[in-house]
Amino acid sequence: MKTFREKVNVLFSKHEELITRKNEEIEEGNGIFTRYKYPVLTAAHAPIFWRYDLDEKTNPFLMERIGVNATMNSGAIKWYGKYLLMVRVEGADRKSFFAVAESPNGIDNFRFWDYPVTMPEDIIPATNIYDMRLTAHEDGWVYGIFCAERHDDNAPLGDLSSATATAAIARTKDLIHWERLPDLKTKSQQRNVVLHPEFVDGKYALYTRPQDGFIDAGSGGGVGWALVDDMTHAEVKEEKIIDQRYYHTIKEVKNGEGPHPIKTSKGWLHLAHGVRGCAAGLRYVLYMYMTSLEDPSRLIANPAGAFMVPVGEERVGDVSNVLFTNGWIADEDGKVFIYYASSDTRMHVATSTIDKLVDYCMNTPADGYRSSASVETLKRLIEKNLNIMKNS
Ligand code: M1P
Repeated sequence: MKTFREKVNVLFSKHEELITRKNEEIEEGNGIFTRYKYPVLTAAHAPIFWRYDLDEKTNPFLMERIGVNATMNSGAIKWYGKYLLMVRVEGADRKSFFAVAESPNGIDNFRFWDYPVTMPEDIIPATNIYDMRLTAHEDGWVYGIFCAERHDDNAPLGDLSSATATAAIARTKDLIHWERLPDLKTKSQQRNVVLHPEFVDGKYALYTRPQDGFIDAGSGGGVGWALVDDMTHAEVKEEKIIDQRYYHTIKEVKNGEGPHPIKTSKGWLHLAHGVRGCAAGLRYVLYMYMTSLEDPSRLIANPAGAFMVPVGEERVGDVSNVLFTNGWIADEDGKVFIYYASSDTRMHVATSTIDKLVDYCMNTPADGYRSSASVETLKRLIEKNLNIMKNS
């Protein structure tokens, strides 16, 4: 029979084996991005010393005391040469919190920092916080914008499910000490709010997602855009929709900006999620678009359909049929690390390059919004290719 100390050692060595496992590219792809064999983070990546009381006197059976349910929707930033994820860790108690996981190469060996983030509260404390977008703004601060969820106290008595979503704002210089700023003031509820990294007309620019209810986008028409004078008292006075929802598309029910866009010589590259309804419930996929360098709110490329959809084990989890992204990192050599969560359960990485993603956005045909338009688009490519094939 193993001693307590031996059992602890087994826990640590198995955990270490998981964390240090080398990730592998999955060869067959679509030429746009490369997926990897293993998720970069799962609940099992949470440190042993977060989950177990390692004192034999108080935990003689060496049982898990604090369960971790999921590691999902993570912001991302390159920080002193390391690839950092601001992970949404969901505990067994259903509360989410933020914790930083760091990797030397962006594709494996992600290890959590010892402590989760201590996020100060706004005046009205939130019940749950999640889905942080990180922006290293040209004003010198790193901002984290995330969803603060509170019970909707206007709900009828006994309704314990109705909630409100508000964009919460905090900033830091070291990713450890956070200054909480007042929540974003807007007319509607908001989730998926993202700070653009540069000033626009001398103002802070926000991508928003106005929504009528906690779940329903309702009259909120899509990804919005708002200019804000001061992030320490941020208020959306005017909001325009820059990336609309459309009937019978992958973003019919709702959509939301992912991480902040990447600046390229051809325009701002955007990654987002789109949601549609089907018999199995809501289906979340990722899509891309581009906006102009002169006016980041003006759409210049709008490829049809999904950029990435859940496949294999990604399709199953706490909320199945979901891909969600709120983090990516562009290296100086043009390599892009796309961090995405599957089914509200685990984190993955896919890699591509800025050149490929721009090419994808610029040269994937736009949606014609009708089957007949899709057929005409397809016929044009077939005709071109048949000519090439005939002449080769
Ligand atoms: O469960 C899927 C996603 O649902 C919500 O997405 P949206 O903001 O578009 O409504 C969020 O709760 C998100 O965290 C979650 O992954």
